[in-house]
Amino acid sequence: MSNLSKKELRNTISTKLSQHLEVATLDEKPYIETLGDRLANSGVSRRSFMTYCMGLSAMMAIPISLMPKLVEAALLSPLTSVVYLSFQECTGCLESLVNVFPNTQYKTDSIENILLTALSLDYSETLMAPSGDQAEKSRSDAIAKKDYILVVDGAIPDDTNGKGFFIQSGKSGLQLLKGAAANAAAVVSVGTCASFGGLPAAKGPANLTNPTNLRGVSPTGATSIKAALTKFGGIYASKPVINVSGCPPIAEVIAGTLVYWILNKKAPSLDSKMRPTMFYGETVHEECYRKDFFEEGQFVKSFDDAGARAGHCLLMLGCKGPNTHNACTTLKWNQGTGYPMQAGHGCLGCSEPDFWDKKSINAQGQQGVGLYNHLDPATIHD
Ligand code: FSX
Repeated sequence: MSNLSKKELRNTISTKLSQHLEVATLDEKPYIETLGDRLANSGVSRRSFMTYCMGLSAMMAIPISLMPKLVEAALLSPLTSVVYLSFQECTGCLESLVNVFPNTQYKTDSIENILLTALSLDYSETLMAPSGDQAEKSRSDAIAKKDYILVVDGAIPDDTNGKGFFIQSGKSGLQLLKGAAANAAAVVSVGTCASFGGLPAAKGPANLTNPTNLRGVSPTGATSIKAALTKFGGIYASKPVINVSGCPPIAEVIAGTLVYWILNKKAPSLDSKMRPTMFYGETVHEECYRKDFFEEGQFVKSFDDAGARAGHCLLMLGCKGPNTHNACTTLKWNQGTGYPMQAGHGCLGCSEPDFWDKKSINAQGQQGVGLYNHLDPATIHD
């Protein structure tokens, strides 16, 4: 039996408890995973990551002497948090992006994949497992932590007077965007819908009978994400916005834009339409393998004619390559396999504003009336 008085005993117990709590508190200090940890766990050596980043330096217009410092800083940084919202869209953009994730049907294992895995995707209603209240909580928790990248795909419908074209958990698209944009370090508009309005903002060809009689008007009054943020004003109007256009964008272009942010913690150089010049600085025509035929004036006049079989220029079939800024002919599609002109179809111009409504040229050299004119039956033979 102890000789300690009750008071001494209480004090001893209390001291021991507080010591124990101190140790426990130290042990429970939250572990913050860094990009370096994640890459190491994925079997990527420091050296190969550095080599990869050195290779990117020219494309990203980063002086090669700066790259080691950027890489070191990135390796020690916590994972970049991403909140991903989707509005009026077809999910083609996310489908394009997930094609570079590891363990998909493509089983690619490039460092871009690992970097994408290294993002902390804290909210994406399409990809996340939780739903309902749990999902709503994930979003509000991520937003409360601040400094995440807000990735948005899809255009935003007009909800003036409660028109209600987009409602989720009782909130309109505009309300959801405002809530998620407030604390974001930057907004990345993925896809032509988010960048410029895209298909949901299309007005339709003026010479086509439209059964809904909405010809010339976007039924939902859809706008780009930048236009919506500008309308909010204040801190929203000055948020850094990066447009990654394309319907859908090339997976490596989406990934490359996010990688640039991870390395630099700022937006890359942008063109007049707020697209990264490293991917949208040139037209697809400039690197097209059919360009020599364009310069020699040799054009395909109809699908499957002798010119088509010889690989001549597709301009007269409505190809919009000379006016379309994108990386299709340099990075290519489907893990570098090819691009539309290699498959015999002209460029639709999907990375440019209003591409659904923009005119093209048909086989007769006449100005067309938008996308539909590419498929003028007069140019198709059995
Ligand atoms: Fe639009 Fe994307 Fe075209 Fe679809 O999210 S750019 S319709 S590929 O899906 O938004």
